[in-house]
Amino acid sequence: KKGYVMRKCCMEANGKKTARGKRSWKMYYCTLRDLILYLHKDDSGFRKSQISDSIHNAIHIHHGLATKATDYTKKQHVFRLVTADQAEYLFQTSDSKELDSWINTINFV
Ligand code: I3P
Repeated sequence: KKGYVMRKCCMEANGKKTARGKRSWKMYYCTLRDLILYLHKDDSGFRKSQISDSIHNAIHIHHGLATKATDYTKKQHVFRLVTADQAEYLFQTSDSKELDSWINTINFV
């Protein structure tokens, strides 16, 4: 699965709160491949020039969990992703169908 999403970092690995100044929403082109969620600037992300970017922004989803972020009311169609190493992210999708689709794809991959 792939597509544009907005991402906010909430917790780093080990459940440490993300530092101030690093918690803003950013748009990424997101690709789920081989249990890794790659976040690129755009859909040319797997080309050679952006490989380092691709490794830097990769989220390992094995033993992670995606759930609707019903407690986050500032934006619509948001899900929370908690990874095995206790990092936490919010992702905003374009509509409720995309929201379900991302959650199901991440959880049942
Ligand atoms: C963050 C930015 C986010 C905001 C976050 C801020 O500042 O304004 O939009 O989250 O609030 O820290 P910065 O750009 O300096 O990282 P919301 O959109 O959810 O309010 P937070 O500190 O409550 O996470």
